[in-house]
Amino acid sequence: MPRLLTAQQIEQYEQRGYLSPVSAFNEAQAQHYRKLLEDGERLHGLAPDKRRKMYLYLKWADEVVHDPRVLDAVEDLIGPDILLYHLTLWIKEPHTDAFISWHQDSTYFGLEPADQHVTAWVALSHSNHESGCVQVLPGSHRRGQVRHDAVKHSANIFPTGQTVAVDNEEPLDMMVLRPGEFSLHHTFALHNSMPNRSADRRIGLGISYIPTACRCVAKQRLTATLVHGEDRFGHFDLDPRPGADYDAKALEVHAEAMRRWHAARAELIPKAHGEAG
Ligand SMILES: O=C(O)CCC(=O)C(=O)O
Repeated sequence: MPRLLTAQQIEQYEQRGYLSPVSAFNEAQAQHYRKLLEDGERLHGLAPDKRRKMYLYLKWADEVVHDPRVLDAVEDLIGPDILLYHLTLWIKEPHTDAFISWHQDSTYFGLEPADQHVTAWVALSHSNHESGCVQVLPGSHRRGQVRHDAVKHSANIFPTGQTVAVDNEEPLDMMVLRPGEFSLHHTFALHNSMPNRSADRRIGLGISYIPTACRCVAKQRLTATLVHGEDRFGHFDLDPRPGADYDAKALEVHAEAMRRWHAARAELIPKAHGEAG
């Protein structure tokens, strides 16, 4: 018996490789999280590394990655023993050219089995056609891993431009979300996003969940957070949860997790591509 998703939604994820929208929390709660994010940003800045794995040093982000509705939906797709592998905060500023090229999340994650990874993208602002929501090619997850080329473009949020060539005529679907809603996409689903032409920031958290049975093939041992169930495999060192925002211990934990993340990425990403999500 699924915990949150209907049988049709699960079938859609299996057939099309994504699901959207699903409701996590209400708009007021999303605004509350956004305020905490932006207050912290004003005080401490938001360096590139601080936009990743932020649940390790921010209690509000820890709350989002443990949101029961998000975890129930993820459990319906990958089972009850769930690790949080990674998180990237995706901000596109108003009226800017920044975009994200077509890609598959699996590409440099080094996971085995790769296809068990699912990304929950949680919106903290309106994510739609105007603000440059995530777009997906329905059914593209069935292609398995495809080749990515390094296509440099100054406005690509991926600095070295990991890109899959996609025919402009291919039908795509837009994952339109209100603040507090989330989408789910399969690790092989081809997706991108266009520039934000709206007057507001487009803010979302891309949260990568895997079953505890998954491992990373990099020699560098990584950390991950057990967010639900039991870890009977021990493929990762388990992260502690933050005691308080920006506290010294939490920042240390975050810095060490990121150090290992970069070391693993250096093994996994071909030199031509460099660091991405
Ligand atoms: O936020 C975006 O526009 C892209 C996000 C993305 O590529 C992802 O979450 O996997």
